[in-house]
Amino acid sequence: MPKTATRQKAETKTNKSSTNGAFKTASKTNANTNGQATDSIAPKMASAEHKQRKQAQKSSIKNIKPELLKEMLYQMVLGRIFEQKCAEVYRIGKIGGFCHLYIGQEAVGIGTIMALRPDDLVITAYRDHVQAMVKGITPEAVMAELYGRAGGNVGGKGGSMHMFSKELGFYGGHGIVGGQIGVGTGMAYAQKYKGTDQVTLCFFGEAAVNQGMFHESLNMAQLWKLPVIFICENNQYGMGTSQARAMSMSNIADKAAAFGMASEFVDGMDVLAVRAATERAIERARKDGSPTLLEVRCYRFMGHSMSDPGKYRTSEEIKKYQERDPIFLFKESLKEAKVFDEKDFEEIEVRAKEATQKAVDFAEQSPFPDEKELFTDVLA
Ligand SMILES: Cc1ncc(C[n+]2csc(CCOP(=O)(O)OP(=O)(O)O)c2C)c(N)n1
Ligand SMILES: [Mg+2]
Repeated sequence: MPKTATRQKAETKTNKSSTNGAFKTASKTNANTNGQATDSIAPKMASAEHKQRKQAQKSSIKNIKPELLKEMLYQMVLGRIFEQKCAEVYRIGKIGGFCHLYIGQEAVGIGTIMALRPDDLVITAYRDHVQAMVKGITPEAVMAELYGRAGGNVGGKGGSMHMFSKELGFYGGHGIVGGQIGVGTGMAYAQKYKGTDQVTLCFFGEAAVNQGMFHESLNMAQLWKLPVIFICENNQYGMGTSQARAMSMSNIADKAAAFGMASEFVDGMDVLAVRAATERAIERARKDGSPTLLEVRCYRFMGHSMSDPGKYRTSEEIKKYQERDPIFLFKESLKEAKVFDEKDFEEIEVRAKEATQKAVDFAEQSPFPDEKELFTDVLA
């Protein structure tokens, strides 16, 4: 496939916008085109929330082993550095097709998946690179997949949106918004049917909640008592549409009441809060075989995908959430709790940079899939 044929129109102009420049704040304020407030947290509140979360993290840290804390931070930093590299190589044409980055949302994938047992199952949407790595797919296999190379985890035929590994219990990587909610519910049904005690984590964005699939699946999961945890990553936008413009009731966790399902609202900037809520849900699923809906409020620092001109939110809004950066928060808490110091952070960053570079080198050297691969794994 010619590399440029399916590339999004990402280069030059659009990528200079505020939403596509991680950690950079645009000098010019983008117009809020819908004329509505796109969120409800004032800057003062953002900093108050940051302080409050730091206090909470510092007390939870005492009850968690330092090796686990270090691994959590490493996975978050790896996710961030790996995806910054994805954006860089995408812009120079090394990656084709769609590419949705997870930058800003790392605490959600790491806090949830790292609470699982290795034999538990995960299914997600298209913003899937980091979650795939946390579930055990190597950075090399993820990067090679992004490059469309034979060394990718699905042989280079899936690309950014379709990371998958049956062996590691990672069932995609799905591009149809909300489609994976039904499949994830079915996966949990299969575990119940087989009598295992495996749990399924099913991720989706808040825009998928408006679809019938969400309501039908939650109804069945509660009715049949399925061991599934529905994780709504509420980053507050579905492409360029704010949640306020698309949803009549903004508190997604409350929607569980319609099905008699347990639910929790979690701050997605706090990896330890996410982990604690997930542990409670896992216990419910494993012991009682019953489902939970977690609404994890987060924010994506980048555009919806690499082609997003980002005209629908202001640079002030992005900056405000960047001040609550989940990695920065976790590092500050670990430092103030005297668990790690700058030297430890540097070592983690060096390791993450090396792993990312190794992944890029592997992808660059991996061949394109053989032409005969066009006819393998084709079901239609
Ligand atoms: C059924 C369906 N409708 C529309 C689309 C186009 N689309 C792709 S991503 C997206 C927004 C989804 O937003 P959300 O679920 O909040 O996830 P996020 O991108 O914020 O992670 C839309 C509408 C699609 N892929 N599938
Ligand atoms: Mg969203």
